[in-house]
Amino acid sequence: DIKGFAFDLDGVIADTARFHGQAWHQTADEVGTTWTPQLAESLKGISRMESLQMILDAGNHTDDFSQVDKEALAEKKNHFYQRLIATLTEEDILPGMKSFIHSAKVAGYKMSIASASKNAPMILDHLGLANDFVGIVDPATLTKGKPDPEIFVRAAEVLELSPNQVIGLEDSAAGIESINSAGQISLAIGDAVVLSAADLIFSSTADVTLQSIQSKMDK
Ligand code: B16
Ligand code: MG
Repeated sequence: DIKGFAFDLDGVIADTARFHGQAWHQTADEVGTTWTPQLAESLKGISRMESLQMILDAGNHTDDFSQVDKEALAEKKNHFYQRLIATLTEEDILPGMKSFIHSAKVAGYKMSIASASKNAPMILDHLGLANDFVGIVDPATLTKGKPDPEIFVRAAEVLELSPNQVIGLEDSAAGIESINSAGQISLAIGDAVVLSAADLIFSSTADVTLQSIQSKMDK
């Protein structure tokens, strides 16, 4: 029986990808990499330093920057990003997610956050959701990012549940792979082709309810 949910944040609870995109676009301009929608898409769910590396690689600047330079670029991006997320409010919760989270809480499900973002606590605070989760996995303590299962394994430990009692929610292919290898039921939100590895697929957050999950699981 399902007893809990492990949530990705960006793309599942709020659309912070547009802010990451705005901030990374500025970094790309600074290092001389052409910013494209494909590049923006490929950074979803990827950690900050890995994202920077992908931006450098995309412009053939792989070896042009020292570690110190890279840390400065990542820090600058994060400052800009934090200014953008400071504008978030409850209104920015993706359609249906506020009521899904609240109805799951009322029904007794435990919920945790499995986000690659070190800014997750701040974002949840702005969205007014900080008290709805029993815990947030600290991505600074992970040895490997998504698609490695580590982050979702930890998210189930936070819930004190075994993996098969947990549904993991994700919008990225890397995240779905992480949930599947962690032994949980994967619930994808987005494109059914990109996310075909998921157990349950929803095209929009607005469609995710306890009832619709149950009916897909019964099939
Ligand atoms: P930060 P998620 C991820 O969030 C984002 O999708 C990804 O674009 C970002 O680089 C990563 O968090 C790290 O974020 O720089 O705030 O630590 O989808 O795992 O919730
Ligand atoms: Mg995501």
